[in-house]
Amino acid sequence: MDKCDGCCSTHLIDGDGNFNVAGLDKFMKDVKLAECGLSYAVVSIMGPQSSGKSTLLNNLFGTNFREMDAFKGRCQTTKGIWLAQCVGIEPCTLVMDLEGTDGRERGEDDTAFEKQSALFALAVSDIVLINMWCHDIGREQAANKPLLKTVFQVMMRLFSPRKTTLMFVIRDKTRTPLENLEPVLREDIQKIWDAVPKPSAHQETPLSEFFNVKVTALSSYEEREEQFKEQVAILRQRFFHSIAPGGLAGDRRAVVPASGFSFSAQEIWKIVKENKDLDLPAHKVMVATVRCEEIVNEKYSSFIANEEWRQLEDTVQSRLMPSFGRKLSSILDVCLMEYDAEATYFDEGVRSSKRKQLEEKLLQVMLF
Ligand SMILES: Nc1nc2c(ncn2[C@@H]2O[C@H](COP(=O)(O)OP(=O)(O)O)[C@@H](O)[C@H]2O)c(=O)[nH]1
Ligand SMILES: [Mg+2]
Repeated sequence: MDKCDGCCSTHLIDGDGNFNVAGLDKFMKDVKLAECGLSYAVVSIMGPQSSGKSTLLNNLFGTNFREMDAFKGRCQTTKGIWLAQCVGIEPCTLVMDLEGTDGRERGEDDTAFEKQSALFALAVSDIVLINMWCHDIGREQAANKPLLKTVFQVMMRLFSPRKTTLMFVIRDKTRTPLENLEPVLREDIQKIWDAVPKPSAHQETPLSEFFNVKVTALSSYEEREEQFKEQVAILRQRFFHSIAPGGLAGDRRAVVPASGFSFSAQEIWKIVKENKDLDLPAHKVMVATVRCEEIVNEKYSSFIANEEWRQLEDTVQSRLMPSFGRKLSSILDVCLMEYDAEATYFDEGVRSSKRKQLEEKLLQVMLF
């Protein structure tokens, strides 16, 4: 865990594909993620190696992702996937920096890792930034075309689309106004979408069903730093309250409650690494089951340890107590209320069946 300048971050998945469970759990505590309920957003960035991704994130979100040293030449800086909390953005917004998608240092299993991290990012993120060079727009051999193809293919493997926002960030914008660039880019995107093989259920599904496409452009950080910073400050505004209706991620679906984020991300990475397809609705139910069970166990143990209940149990053993029933039901209510508060955002069916289990377990110790 790196903690610098008020920004929490962790190396979530290393270059060998190991998931950093301890790091994520500590990160969750540091940013108090579990308390967020559904009020949090996840952003990630993809794009060619050394295209200024980390530089953009750091300027946009006040993070500390490692950037390539401009004076040392091009070398891969971000092995695997890094996770950080955006500084000063409400509600809590997490951002993932992905290893470059044409990493020359990876060699053979390049595309495997690339596809896996893309699938992971798509499954976990509400907003995906696609970083691209301005001069690649309309080019047949553009660097980001294979990436986009991967993103679209991979999205087909999520059983139910999340309606992710794909924000194309055009870097090193030239004099050509965005109004002229955007239609060309959108046409490119549409062509790639049309050419992607789709399962029969999605043959006719329009791109807009899966993705919310946005386009923005920035001046060169190297050549026009001041302009770049002004534009980034404006872009940053769009990440405030991104999950509110009409916000950047306003249409997102299938959000995992924040307290289940760590477990959910681990499971998703496991499935992705085994190259299996991801059934997001089933995944949500599974996460809810595990988390609600954990909450049941926590509440049950703290009930057993509860002083008030212990005293009550002792008293009732020795003599008859007229208010016993009332006291009992009030302790029970408190315990169930605490359960409700923590389980509130999880799948309703799971939540209420686990609640029943908790109630039964409690009544059993109380009455016998
Ligand atoms: N031309 C240009 N270079 C940039 C820009 N932003 C960053 N760079 C440089 O590109 C190199 C790679 O930056 P980095 O953020 O580490 O790229 P990443 O590999 O995509 O994360 C560094 O030398 C940066 O100074 C930009 O907007 N335009
Ligand atoms: Mg980087």
